[in-house]
Amino acid sequence: MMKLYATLLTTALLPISVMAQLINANFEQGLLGWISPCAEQATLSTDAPPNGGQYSLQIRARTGGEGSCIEPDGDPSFLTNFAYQLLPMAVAGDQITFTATTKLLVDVPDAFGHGIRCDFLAVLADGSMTQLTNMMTNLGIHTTWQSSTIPYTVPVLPAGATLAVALSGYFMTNGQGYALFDNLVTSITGSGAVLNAQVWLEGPYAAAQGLMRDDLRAAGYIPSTDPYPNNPIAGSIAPGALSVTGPNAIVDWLRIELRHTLSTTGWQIRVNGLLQRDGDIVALDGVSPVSFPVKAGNYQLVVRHRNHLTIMTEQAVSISSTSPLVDLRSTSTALNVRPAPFNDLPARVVGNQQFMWQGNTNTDLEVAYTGVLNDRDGILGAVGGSVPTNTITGYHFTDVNMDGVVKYIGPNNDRDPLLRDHWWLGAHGGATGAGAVLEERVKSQVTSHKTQVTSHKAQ
Ligand SMILES: [Ca+2]
Ligand SMILES: [Ca+2]
Ligand SMILES: [Ca+2]
Ligand SMILES: [Ca+2]
Repeated sequence: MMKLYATLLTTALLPISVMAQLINANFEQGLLGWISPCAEQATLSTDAPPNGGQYSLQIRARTGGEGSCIEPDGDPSFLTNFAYQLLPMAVAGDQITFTATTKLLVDVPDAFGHGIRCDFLAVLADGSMTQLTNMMTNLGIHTTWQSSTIPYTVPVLPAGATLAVALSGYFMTNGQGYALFDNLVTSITGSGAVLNAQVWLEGPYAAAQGLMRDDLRAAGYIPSTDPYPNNPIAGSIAPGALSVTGPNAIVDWLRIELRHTLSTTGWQIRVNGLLQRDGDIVALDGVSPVSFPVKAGNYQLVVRHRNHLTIMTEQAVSISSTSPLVDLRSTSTALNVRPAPFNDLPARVVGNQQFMWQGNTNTDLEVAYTGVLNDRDGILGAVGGSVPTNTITGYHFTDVNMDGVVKYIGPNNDRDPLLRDHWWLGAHGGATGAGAVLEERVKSQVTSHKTQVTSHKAQ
């Protein structure tokens, strides 16, 4: 396999700017990932900006001290009702650029002013917090949807504290209304920790070549922006990255997640990457390693693909500016499994190679051939539902073997691989035949805080 990292790691030692995705930055998954000390004051609105999906976050804005639940210790300002998200990847000296689409709804005007704001907090393990900024109106006072960007330099935090970004609105005296937020983007110039990992997807793998197929790329079907229907991450594929052919050609998008297993708040950082035919996971330029805005350390590594089952390493792996290789293609890299009595396999195994399970055509947490919400019916539905010999082309979740064609019967169809996997699994003691269900065991970890909810959809 061609290894690119030896040279690229040198450049990764330089400060780099990475898109640090906030969890659920567009509020399409409710308040997942967001914490509000006054939960009844931070709710969803169906008033969303253009390209903002169905929902935005609305926060009741009133005068400080009136109708608010909490004010951070040492608060010199008017921060009242707010919702915040932890940014555990941020360290002192990091430059943060925060962008939000916002607007202010004024129910009762206030002659002395009002505004929409973003502040930074230091949150201690016991939940107590200190307000680090007093950035009144830094996101504007507009009453129509507008985008605003603010810079922030992370200071030295109190021992044990984690940085958080807090959203709020305020009125100076007796006015009231709502501040609305959507489509948040955070960029952090961080420590340059990079991923050095390789993985196989079962669907496009071509055993004869020992490589994954790049039919989607060759046909021009790979979208330039995040293909996930929910909670997309900002960023697009660099020009030219999809022109490369050979073992380093791009197969598809991947979503990479690091989990800090020592944290009691269950945070995770998610970034997008691309997959090369030989299994290398690379950044959106198609060649560089994927970068994370995290401190060097040991993390659980999670790899997601839009129509394969998610995998997670059993052991925490070392992530730094010179990360050692994590070869997820090899059975020597143990994957997380559910505890007994389950005996299913987290990946398809062939010899000493392992492959992320193919065939999750409906973006849930399992691959099923029969039964309610199975993954086979979607293939038939995609070709019209009534004439099984129909085919469609393009970039579809129902294209199990990722050859650019959705096909239900005939040579190279997308249904047979599902059945093969289920019978194979039955023969290996994990489940039984066509009725077996392959379950994804890597669930969202963002469940520990009382105001957070678990999504039932793959993210
Ligand atoms: Ca939204
Ligand atoms: Ca490669
Ligand atoms: Ca499924
Ligand atoms: Ca296909």
